[in-house]
Amino acid sequence: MAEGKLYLRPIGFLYGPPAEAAIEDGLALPLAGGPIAFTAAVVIEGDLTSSQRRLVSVEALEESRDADLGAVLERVTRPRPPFAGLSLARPTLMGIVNVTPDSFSDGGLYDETEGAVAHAAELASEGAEIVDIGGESTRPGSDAVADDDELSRVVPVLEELKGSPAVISIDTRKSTVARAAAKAGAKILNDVSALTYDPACLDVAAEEGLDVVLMHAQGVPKTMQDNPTYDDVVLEVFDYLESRIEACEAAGIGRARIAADPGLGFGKTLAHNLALLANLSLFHGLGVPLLVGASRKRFIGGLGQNKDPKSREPGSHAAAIASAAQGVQILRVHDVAGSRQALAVWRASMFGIEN
Ligand code: 9MG
Repeated sequence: MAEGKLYLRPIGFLYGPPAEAAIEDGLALPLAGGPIAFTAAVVIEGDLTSSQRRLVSVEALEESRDADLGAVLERVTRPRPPFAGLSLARPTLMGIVNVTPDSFSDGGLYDETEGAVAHAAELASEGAEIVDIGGESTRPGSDAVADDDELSRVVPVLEELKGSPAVISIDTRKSTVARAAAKAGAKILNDVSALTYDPACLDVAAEEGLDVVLMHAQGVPKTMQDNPTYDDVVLEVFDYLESRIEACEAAGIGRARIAADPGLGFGKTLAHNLALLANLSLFHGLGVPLLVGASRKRFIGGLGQNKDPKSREPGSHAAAIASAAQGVQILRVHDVAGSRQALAVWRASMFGIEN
């Protein structure tokens, strides 16, 4: 066996009754303790520049006496505790509300408090269990926004959303905004810099009891798409997220309060995004719930030749299904009603369940 770190990418998925039967017979294992089972895995051993891959059945995995493999397998299969009070038993939708004048998809339509509040309420009524409120655009090429501007955009919206049936998430990289958002009722801190842009976010999340979404990004929004480069994008993103989970734990944010996100479109080429999408199941080895945001991103437009973000919904739904099919628990989307319908049809077809 080659020396190096071990990664495990579950494959050969089963859904519904066949999954239950295969688990019962020892032919499959549950993915993150959920309703999807996997029958085999690609075991990757090595580092970012050189790795060996082999296909191993679940039976062989379970028979292995390799302690490292056993540890990864345990992280991949163990049930996840609720995140921000949500069970995550079914794919959970995080609806996007951009309170920014230059939002890439809302075209500034919802940049007023009232519009944002109404939009958040609409997304919740359509089935978003989480609503993500952001006052700084992080689309490629964007400039950072001053703390005061971001605060003045999001705090009035958060105040109005107190009592919302959805869990409120604040999309920010700034500790001042995260603190104010927590005081105004936010329960999740969604940080596209994984709490590195403003390291004080670590203490704020710990002190305010915020659950956190740690997203991978290479570079900052202004320049991140200039020339993103990786030796092995999948393993590098995995290692980064693992190190950020450790940093959170060291700061007093327990693993049960963390979700991880590979950050599609953030310092990634089309090939990088597709490699991540195809390998999402490997990220269950982080031992935390996964969140994926593909909605209306440029790579979807690139594949489908759609320049207008709003015309990227069919591709966004396909990416959401591809993610859910690999056990991703939370999907960050613009079109909640459409995503819900697409996922319901996928679930009904694959699991034989109607809700
Ligand atoms: C704020 N934001 C924009 N895209 C995102 C993505 O893919 N994931 C997360 N967590 N946040 C995002």
